[in-house]
Amino acid sequence: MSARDDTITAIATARGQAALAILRVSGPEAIGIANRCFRGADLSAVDSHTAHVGYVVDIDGEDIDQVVATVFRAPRSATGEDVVEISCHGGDLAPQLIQQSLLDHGARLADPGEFTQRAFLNGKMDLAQAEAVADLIHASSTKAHRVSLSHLQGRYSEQLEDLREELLELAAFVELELDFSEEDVEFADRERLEKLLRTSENLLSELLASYRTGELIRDGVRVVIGGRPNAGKSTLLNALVGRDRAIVSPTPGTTRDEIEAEAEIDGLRYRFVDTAGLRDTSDAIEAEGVRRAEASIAHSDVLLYVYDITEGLDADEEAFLQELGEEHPTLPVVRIANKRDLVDGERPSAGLNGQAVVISAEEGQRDADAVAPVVMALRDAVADGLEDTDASHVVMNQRHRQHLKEALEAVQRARRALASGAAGDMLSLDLRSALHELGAITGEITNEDVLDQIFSRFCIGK
Ligand SMILES: Nc1nc2c(ncn2[C@@H]2O[C@H](COP(=O)(O)OP(=O)(O)OP(=O)(O)O)[C@@H](O)[C@H]2O)c(=O)[nH]1
Ligand SMILES: [Mg+2]
Repeated sequence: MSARDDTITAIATARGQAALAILRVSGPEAIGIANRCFRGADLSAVDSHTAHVGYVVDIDGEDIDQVVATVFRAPRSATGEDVVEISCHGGDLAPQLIQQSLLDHGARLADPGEFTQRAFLNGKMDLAQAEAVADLIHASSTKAHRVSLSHLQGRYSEQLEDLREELLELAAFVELELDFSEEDVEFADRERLEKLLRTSENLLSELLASYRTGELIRDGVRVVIGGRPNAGKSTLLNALVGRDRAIVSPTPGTTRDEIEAEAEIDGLRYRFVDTAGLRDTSDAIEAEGVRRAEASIAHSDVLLYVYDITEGLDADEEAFLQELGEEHPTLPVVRIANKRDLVDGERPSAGLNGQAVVISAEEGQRDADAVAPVVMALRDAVADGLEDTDASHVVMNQRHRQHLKEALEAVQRARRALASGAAGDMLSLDLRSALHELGAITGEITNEDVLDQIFSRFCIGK
């Protein structure tokens, strides 16, 4: 990434017709460059945090648009540098022309994420917070938004920082002992050390365990709807997403291509995938559909296995589900006995054993309450306990997960070393390694390649 002593600019808002758009300029020359493009107050003379109505002009002095220019002087700005924010009219032209004028007057087009990177480098936020900015922008459900915001506010980093400080203190004591090894003294209280390592281990394990939840929050829950032809899978999809997404017909083998539809339920994004009914078939196209359905099931977060309650599950289906359970032991499977309306009054056939959720998908198309038990079962299967999860404890970032894993292993090694009375230098090594991993998450310890990789995921203007 380029040097930080130049001045960057970019359009910060999305393209297209809109009432307003915003451009940002950041760097040592931000105010000077903006002022040269601005007809109105002398921006170089105004106070920080003041807004000024005026016109942006092009390099020939022609008016481009009426704007509001807000001046933020370093270090009290988003990036920690001098910043001018220009609000102009939206649409395709005004923001582009203003950007061109800023470039003509000496600014450089910002790289993706460069504003946030400068904020990080100037100590306005740590690395985990900077990453949360990207997560917040990409958040596609209420929960994902909440977790990113909490990380952005720094509560997630704080707990890692607290842990790091405690480990640092202990490492220092252990190392002090090493310096005085001739004298055989103990500066580090072994009991406290053991206790701290245990708490660290718990916190790290807890954070790591939350990654699965974090992934579901970040990417949404992929729910595959599978079962025999005509079981009512497409009807169920339509009922769950509240619209006629998939074709429903009494002809078995209607659905062939996978059909996806999304819905947000209790703050989580669910991606429902309707598949071709599973059966042996001589029709080549349908057979391909069946092959895809089986592959899709293997890659789902939850399987809703739908069958017709009047027919029950046959031996083949039981065998299929049995095998699936063996191959994918962690995949939650919810059995759905559909078409309850056909057996109303009668007791559901034996064989259900209370294992299945009994519904009528057809009723569900008219009244969402009729499929509420499916939603409940889904929540039990994947989102159990999500409500109580403290957003600041949820790890959504794969990079963090890797460092947390390494940190946990180092802490575990340190505990074992302590228990076996190993030499202090071993202990010190493990503690240092845990510290290194924790520091990499928040960015105390980092290198340019990692930073470039992280910030290049951002969009330009962020
Ligand atoms: N009585 C009743 N009929 C239903 C119910 N759900 C679906 N059906 C009917 O069952 C037939 C098959 O429904 P679909 O949703 O197309 O079944 P599918 O499992 O997607 O079938 P394929 O795409 O062929 O695999 C249609 O005629 C639906 O109207 C229900 O709850 N009660
Ligand atoms: Mg179908």
